[in-house]
Amino acid sequence: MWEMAAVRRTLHPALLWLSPGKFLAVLNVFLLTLTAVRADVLSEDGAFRAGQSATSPAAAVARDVRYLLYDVNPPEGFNLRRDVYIRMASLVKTLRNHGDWVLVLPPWGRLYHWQSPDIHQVRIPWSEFFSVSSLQANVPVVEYEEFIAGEHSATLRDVQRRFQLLYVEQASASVLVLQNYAEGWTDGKWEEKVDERPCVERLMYSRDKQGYYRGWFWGYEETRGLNVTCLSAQGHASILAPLLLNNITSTSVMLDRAETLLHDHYAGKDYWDTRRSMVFAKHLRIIGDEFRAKYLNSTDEDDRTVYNEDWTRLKAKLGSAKGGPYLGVHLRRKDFIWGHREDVPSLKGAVKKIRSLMKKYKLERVFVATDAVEEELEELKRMLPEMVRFEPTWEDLELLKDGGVAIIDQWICTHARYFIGTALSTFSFRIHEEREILGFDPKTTYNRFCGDNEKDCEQPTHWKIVY
Ligand SMILES: Nc1nc2c(ncn2[C@@H]2O[C@H](COP(=O)(O)OP(=O)(O)O)[C@@H](O)[C@H]2O)c(=O)[nH]1
Ligand SMILES: *[C@@H]1O[C@H](CO)[C@@H](O)[C@H](O)[C@H]1NC(C)=O
Ligand SMILES: *[C@@H]1O[C@H](CO)[C@@H](O)[C@H](O)[C@H]1NC(C)=O
Ligand SMILES: *[C@@H]1O[C@H](CO)[C@@H](O)[C@H](O)[C@H]1NC(C)=O
Ligand SMILES: [Mg+2]
Repeated sequence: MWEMAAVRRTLHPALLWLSPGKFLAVLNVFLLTLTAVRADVLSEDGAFRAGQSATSPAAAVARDVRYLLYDVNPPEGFNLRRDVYIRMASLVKTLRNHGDWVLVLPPWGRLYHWQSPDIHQVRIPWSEFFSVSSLQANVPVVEYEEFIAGEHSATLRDVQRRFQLLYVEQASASVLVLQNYAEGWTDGKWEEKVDERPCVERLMYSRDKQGYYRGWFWGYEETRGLNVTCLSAQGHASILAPLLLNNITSTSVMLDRAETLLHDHYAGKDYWDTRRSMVFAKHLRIIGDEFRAKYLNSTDEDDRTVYNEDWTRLKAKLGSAKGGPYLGVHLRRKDFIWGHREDVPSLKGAVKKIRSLMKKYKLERVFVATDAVEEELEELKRMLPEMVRFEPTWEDLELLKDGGVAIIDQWICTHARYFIGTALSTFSFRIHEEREILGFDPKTTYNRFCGDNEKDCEQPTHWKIVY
């Protein structure tokens, strides 16, 4: 145990993030990563001579690795969160011009829309929804569980090899809560700025008896923050870089309310690199593909939508994809109709549009993705009996979760010959991007329903990929 004590001293700040129970696990990361990188300070069985950690060059280098964590305003949905990931990846790329920074993937959970009963939807790793190795080909990322425990050390070593990183210590964390300026834009003039300011809203973190901050850390009760500061920020994501590099000394920094920051360069090359790297998890794509084949007579060969899991090699020519012989529909309801928005159609209006599109494009089948409540679904079925939907059994749902089912719905809409979505829905926007990646003619993608009485029904913008 003397070894542990020694390591405990050198790793001290890490403990603040971790319960005693997790300490051993951290130690594990310590050991495993050193095994991969500095075999010379290790004995045959990989046991680490703790006494050397404070002085060895490996340890010194390792201290330079810093971790960026983030979270988003709780009411925000899955698809806006995917957009915030792009902003954070961009910030990490900027930070990496100055040092080794790694983005920690915030576990999914407690999302307002994920309401399927009796399914535990918290602490969900990104690998359930996305191909993490694809993300890693864009920027170094680690799952939260790996960050705190090093349980998937093989992945860690992979990242390490690719980015020549050392994962030796997880250190103390500062939580920075981002907010707008209380006074708004002064003189109506837009300028980019960041300042430490008193918290505008009630702080969602509180100090415990030991003086550490407790709050929502993705459902990990043992995680605590060392210090919480409110920052008023106005501007693109990378305006935070100087502050993170120069003013904040802790190894790990968490940005809460990260959606406050804007894209560094919306729809630029870096944006698209990150977006393209957000490849859906293979099991979800397979389920979607099987569904297409079985119910929609749709296969990649016939539809000219052959996919390459290596996104860096997927560069489809615009207009090259044909799509399966069906109309893809995303019909967003719930909170989109509760506000009586004038850009969302009635069910009757939507069905009328669907029928006219099927006729125009000579499509006999229609796939409908929707979050409509049961009552509305019944009504929709009465008006459009031939519609095809992806309806998981409870067992499937338990496995895929609401997020997985949403992705399968998006994947199927992505492969349709023609797609129509809902105004201002980020769920629909993500489908646009996915179709753009596959090389669909923009005319078949950037379409939305119009409200029954909407006057200027402006259609979605075409954002071209920058490779
Ligand atoms: N499976 C499925 N879920 C949907 C659909 N439309 C909405 N949802 C759910 O409702 C959430 C909508 O929130 P969000 O992702 O923020 O998209 P937005 O609110 O439409 O911009 C999604 O994340 C899904 O959980 C759909 O067509 N299919
Ligand atoms: C960061 O540090 C610089 C230089 O020390 C200082 O001028 C600036 O006000 C600091 N920024 C914040 C937000 O504290
Ligand atoms: C907490 O953060 C503030 C602002 O960044 C800093 O001034 C203060 O020294 C920090 N406190 C501790 C205990 O680290
Ligand atoms: C399925 O698609 C193929 C190729 O596009 C076509 O030849 C075939 O007739 C279709 N089958 C049905 C049942 O629609
Ligand atoms: Mg939303």
